[in-house]
Amino acid sequence: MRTVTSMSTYLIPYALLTSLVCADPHYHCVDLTGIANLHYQDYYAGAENLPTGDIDLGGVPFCIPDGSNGWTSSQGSGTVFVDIPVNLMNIREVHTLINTSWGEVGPYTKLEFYGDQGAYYAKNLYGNSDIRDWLNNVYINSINNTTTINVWSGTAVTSQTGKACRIDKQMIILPAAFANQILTHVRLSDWGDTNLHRAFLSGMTVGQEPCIYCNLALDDVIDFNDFAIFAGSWLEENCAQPQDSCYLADFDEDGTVGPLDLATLADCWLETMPLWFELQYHCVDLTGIANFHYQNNYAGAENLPTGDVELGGVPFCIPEGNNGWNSSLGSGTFSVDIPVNLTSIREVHTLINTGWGQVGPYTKLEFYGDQGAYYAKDLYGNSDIRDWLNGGWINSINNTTTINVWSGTTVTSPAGQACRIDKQMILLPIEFSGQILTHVRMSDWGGANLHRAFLSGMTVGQELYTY
Ligand SMILES: [Ca+2]
Ligand SMILES: [Ca+2]
Ligand SMILES: [Ca+2]
Ligand SMILES: [Ca+2]
Repeated sequence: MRTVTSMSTYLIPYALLTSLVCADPHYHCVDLTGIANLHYQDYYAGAENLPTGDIDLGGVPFCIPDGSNGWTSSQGSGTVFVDIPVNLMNIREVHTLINTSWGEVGPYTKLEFYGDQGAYYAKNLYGNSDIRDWLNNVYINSINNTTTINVWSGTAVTSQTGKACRIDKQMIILPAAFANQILTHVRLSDWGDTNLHRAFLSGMTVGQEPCIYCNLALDDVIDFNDFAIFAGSWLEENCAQPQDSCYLADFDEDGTVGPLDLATLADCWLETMPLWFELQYHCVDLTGIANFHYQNNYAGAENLPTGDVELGGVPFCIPEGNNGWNSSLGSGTFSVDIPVNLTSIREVHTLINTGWGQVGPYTKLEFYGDQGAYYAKDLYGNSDIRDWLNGGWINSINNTTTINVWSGTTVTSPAGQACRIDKQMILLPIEFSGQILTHVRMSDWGGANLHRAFLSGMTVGQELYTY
């Protein structure tokens, strides 16, 4: 008779041979049936072909229930919101399926994320960048194709002049503060109106750090102690509920503990594991790429200290001499590659303002991992970045991911003004876990008397696990 143990020891080497790099997020589909108020397939022209059940959309698994399966904010006038329960720890990415009825550039729609120990993150969803409406006709029809991509199209219908409904997917990355906390719920709010803008949600999936869920014996490594617990649930069924004894070993959440779960455990074999997580900051040395000396370049800037300076709660290092990079180098696109060469970078903090300035975007940051990880972020004027002096051009920031961290001395020319430095926080996707962030590319395609961004500091936050 073949015992559970011999079956398992036979499968482990095979799974190890076929295992991949352990960098894939562990996805959990969020069940929307408790908050659903519409049935997507009946609601939109040409939507009846949207499958139910488990479905891959844009490389992320979603679950589409039968019956009511989405939530629309189109419920009269005023602000409408819904709280979507999640209750999972160490969530790093949230993937949502959101489009609008009607639609404005806005923002008229917001997502808020709540940790059980006070972690909080908010993201406004801008029309024509983060979200757009459900049909390619009037209203808003563009997405940024980076954090928001199209993942599904319905059947073209004659009542909409041959057009079809569509579903777009947003990826929202959460700050490191959520690593040690339970994401209790996500709040979706909308303050548009009928014939103006109303967002609807048709799916949500959250991505957890790789391998953490495999640490069944809670210590600093995935090893035989975890395997022993896993083997105790081998081939068990009815594992779907948290009270089921085999629930934690059912890594792929298909209700049984089988070979796919074992392959997942093998993928994580001998990975060292966090019991506690914190960020370790590293200041990036800009002297190799610097082309200006901030203190000499801007009115009232001479008081900016050099050396180690804390700005907005993040340590920066300001070198003597040339200490920043300015893209105002003539006409056309200018880029600089800023070497980083550190592994498992989770947050990147930049000090960027502009000379002149447009809503844009005219400035972009790109992030490169040594094993193919890539992330791009457009910097929008009046949200992510603004110019260096209050007065003309662009003077607003979102005060969430971008905050003001320093002001210079008030000067008489321009009268009563002082230069300023703002800090951006850019969060990197799970894919960067375990990869080396080789460099960050900053590009600007503005021009003189239009928009030119300059960088005066960069610090990266690295995943640091303690036991
Ligand atoms: Ca449209
Ligand atoms: Ca363990
Ligand atoms: Ca399973
Ligand atoms: Ca200004």
